[in-house]
Amino acid sequence: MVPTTLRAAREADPRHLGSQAAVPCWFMRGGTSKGPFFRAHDLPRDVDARDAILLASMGSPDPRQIDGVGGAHPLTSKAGIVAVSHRDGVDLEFLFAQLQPGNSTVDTSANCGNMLAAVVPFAIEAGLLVPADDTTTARVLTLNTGVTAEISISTPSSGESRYVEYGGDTRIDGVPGTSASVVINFLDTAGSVCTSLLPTGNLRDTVEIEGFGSVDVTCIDNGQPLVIIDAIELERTGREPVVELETDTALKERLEALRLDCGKIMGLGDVSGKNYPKMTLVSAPASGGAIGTRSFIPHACHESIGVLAAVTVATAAVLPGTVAHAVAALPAGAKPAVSVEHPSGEFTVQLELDPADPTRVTKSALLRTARLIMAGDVMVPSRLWHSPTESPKEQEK
Ligand code: NQM
Repeated sequence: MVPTTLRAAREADPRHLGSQAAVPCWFMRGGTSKGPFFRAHDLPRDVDARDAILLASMGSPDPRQIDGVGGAHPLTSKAGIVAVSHRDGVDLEFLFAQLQPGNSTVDTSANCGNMLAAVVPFAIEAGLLVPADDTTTARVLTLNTGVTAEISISTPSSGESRYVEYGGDTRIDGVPGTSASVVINFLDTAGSVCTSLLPTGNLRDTVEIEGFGSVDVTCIDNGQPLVIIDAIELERTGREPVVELETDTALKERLEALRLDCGKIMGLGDVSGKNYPKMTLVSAPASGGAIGTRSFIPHACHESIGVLAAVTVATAAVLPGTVAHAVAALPAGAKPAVSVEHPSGEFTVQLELDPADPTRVTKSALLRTARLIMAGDVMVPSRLWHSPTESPKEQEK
């Protein structure tokens, strides 16, 4: 029989649809990022074969990603892969893939709290999770780093069935309009990629930048490995607009030299090909928040700030002795709501401190929003399905 639609053709034989193969895909916005989400069983198990499909889907390594769904910026060059978990106390497993416009790397070694915000809505849309109540809460394990988060979204009923409600009145800076909230409670973020919260063992280190002089930094990882620098030390205010920082090559060169050195002292080795540590300039707050930031991820300047980057900056801000603490204006109490200012507004992180040791953060919670933008198939070259055992159909068996 001759298949009449792409989907029917894919079901007949997922590997051969002329020169194209159809891979089921849900395109989601998660916080201030967006990208295609896949069910793990729709992709090859083999990592190289999987990565080839991710690269082709996004259109990388073309810098404009013109032949794929990527948005030609690191924040819109991300993908999510989700599976039902069989581990105790975990509902879903999320693998985050950072692709880059302009190169062929598929980095699955770091977290992305923004894409994480889309995981539970995606899982319901894609039939991996059944909503049971007006609020659905799921425990999501990020496979990249082993970080677990409890995530709650709104799932009202319409007659017999429940659906994901995307509409609501939560506003996050960096996204137009308002949406339903996605509540994320991170349970164990310290040392996500590094071996500990303070991977150098210090609250502050002094690092030499060749031809520039020495600079004080805080190297920290509470979900995202960051190097935090007081902007004044690099002769900037930390309040410059993103467009100005994007063209500030002198600053970018210094930041990269510092990043390569800090990668070594953080135990990350040669980070020249890695997208971490991210470089964060901090300053005294300018708009009533707790701390000002300009975040480099690690080369492009973020229009706002990453979720776990915000958690990590907020954590540094509450630790006396860090570079961040020195410029921060903090609210009092054991559950401080730390407002992290960024170029397009602010990001509030609700921290919980250990009453016995107020320098230990036990929990971090925050609000994001997410939205299903498109559901269908992403088309990739059929030659990318290497062998019959790697076809999606085979894996579903
Ligand atoms: O830090 C950007 C983003 C991120 C990552 C980046 C993120 C996080 O805004 O958890 O969300 O740091 O590359 O999506």
